[in-house]
Amino acid sequence: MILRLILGDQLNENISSLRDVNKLTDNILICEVKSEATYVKHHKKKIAFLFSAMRHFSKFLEESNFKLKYVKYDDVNNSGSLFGEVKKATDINNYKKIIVTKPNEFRLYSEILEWENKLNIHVEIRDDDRFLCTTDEFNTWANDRKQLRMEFFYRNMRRKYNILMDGDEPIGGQWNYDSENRKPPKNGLKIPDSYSNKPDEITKDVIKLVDQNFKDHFGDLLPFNFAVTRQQALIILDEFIDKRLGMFGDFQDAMIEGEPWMFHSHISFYLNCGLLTPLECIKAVESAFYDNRAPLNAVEGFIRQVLGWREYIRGVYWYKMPEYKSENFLEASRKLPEFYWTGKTNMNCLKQCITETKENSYAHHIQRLMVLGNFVLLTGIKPDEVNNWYLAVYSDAYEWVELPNVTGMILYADGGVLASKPYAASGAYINRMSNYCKSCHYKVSSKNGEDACPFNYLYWDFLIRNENKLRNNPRMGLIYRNLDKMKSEKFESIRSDSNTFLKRIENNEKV
Ligand code: FAD
Ligand code: DLZ
Ligand code: SF4
Repeated sequence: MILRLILGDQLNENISSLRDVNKLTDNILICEVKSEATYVKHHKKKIAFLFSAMRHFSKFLEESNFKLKYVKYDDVNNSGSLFGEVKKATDINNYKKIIVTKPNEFRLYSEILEWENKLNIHVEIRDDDRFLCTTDEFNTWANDRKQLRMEFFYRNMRRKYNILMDGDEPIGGQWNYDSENRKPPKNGLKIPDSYSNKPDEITKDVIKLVDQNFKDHFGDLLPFNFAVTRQQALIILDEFIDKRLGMFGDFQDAMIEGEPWMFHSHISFYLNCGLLTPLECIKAVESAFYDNRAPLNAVEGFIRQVLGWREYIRGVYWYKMPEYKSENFLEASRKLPEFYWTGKTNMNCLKQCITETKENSYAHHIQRLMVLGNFVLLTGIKPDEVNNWYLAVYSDAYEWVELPNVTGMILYADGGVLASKPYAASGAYINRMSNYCKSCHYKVSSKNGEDACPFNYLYWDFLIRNENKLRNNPRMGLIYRNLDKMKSEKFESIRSDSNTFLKRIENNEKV
């Protein structure tokens, strides 16, 4: 008799912890617990999504004749922690062992490693083979090189899974069509409607529960449109391929006011909690190319994200943890401005991205990277505070994927493990890739003074403040030579405008 624990982001019948299950004797345990729902103050919608998906998955398991114990958040005897619930279960039954698939966060993994001693029962932790690169494989690859560049990792993965390959060569002759993924938005782009899903009774119960128990958490609970079953998530994948994939490549980096979903796939929520698997998404999109339903720049662009970036990010996480969590290469020390929780700012790009995050618990990649991320990089916000925000607000956020994206990609806090240079940009980039600047209080064309776009002076001030850490980066040479040529009065205006601005955010004044 074995106890098999399934975590909230392991909702798949093929999860390794269920392999070799004996449906007659083994017990499966799934629990909604306070410790997981509050270790950061997750967005209300994220908790509702996960609890509803967990309940629907449990229903599916019960209908498939598994023996299941499901602990609801408001059960009177809920101990509030995974350990508490596992202990309760082992106090009642005489289990031979506990099986769990390796958690995707170091925090919980370290905790579970201690259970064997605490409970005096063997705890078998199995690899999470939903991922396409094992941690051992990644570590071997990483140990062999000085720089961990995604591009080379990605090529290996393409070869390994024979995706978009023509023999040993990439289809189309090029590995990467990134340069064809950067079209600015144009007027009259027709964005397909996003998925909507009327909550059923299970989801309605969960919405009520979250409303009652997580009042002080960030974000809007309603409208609630997430898929909560595998069947619904598969519909989202199909709809992406039918309606969005064709334009995904061209407009991957584009942002339009009032269009949070653009041509993205919106599958990260489902991939990360187990309702979808990466390989089935990759294969479905690859087939769309062979069936002439989507162009190569879109298909390769999508596959690069899932087979390349997603696996690479996960590899970096386990390769670098636990030290990675305390990295702060640029010694950033400012607090996260209050407006990241309210959206109350005159900077229209930030206002739009924060408001959409609050409404949807989603923002697409370039909003996370080049608007929200760019601002916290340029203003020197502490990595801990930024990580906490990103982990809390997005429904696809778990530390394995959030931390490298924040600490490595947006903050350059790892000193260049993940990105070869900081993703810093002035207002010109945001203006080129969005229409946010048209209705902004600030002028993107203005470089200094009260009405100037703050990104414009903050960009240079960031380079000046961090010169001793960044000047020797070979990819920053040209930028620093431009800075060297800058006239002294311009230099002074940048410093003075930036100091004023930074003081204002420190004092939580409206900017
Ligand atoms: P699409 O644009 O349609 O891309 C397809 C898929 O590719 C995504 O679903 C995702 O699984 C994968 N992908 C794309 N980029 C990345 C990446 N950089 N890292 C890992 N996977 C990627 N993604 C998360 O899943 N969880 C997070 O907590 C998260 N935090 C992020 C924080 C920052 C600062 C940044 C810059 C990116 C973050 N990302 C995160 C990556 C990316 O922004 C999201 O995966 C994407 O926006 C999800 O929307 P989508 O499914 O519509 O993606
Ligand atoms: C994110 C989350 C939340 C909000 N709640 C639960 C929960 O109540 N029970 C559970 O098993 N898992 C939950 N999760 C997902 C876990 O936090 C996740 O499994 C770990 O962070 C490891 O990735
Ligand atoms: Fe953002 Fe500057 Fe454009 Fe305003 S002007 S939307 S602050 S980039």
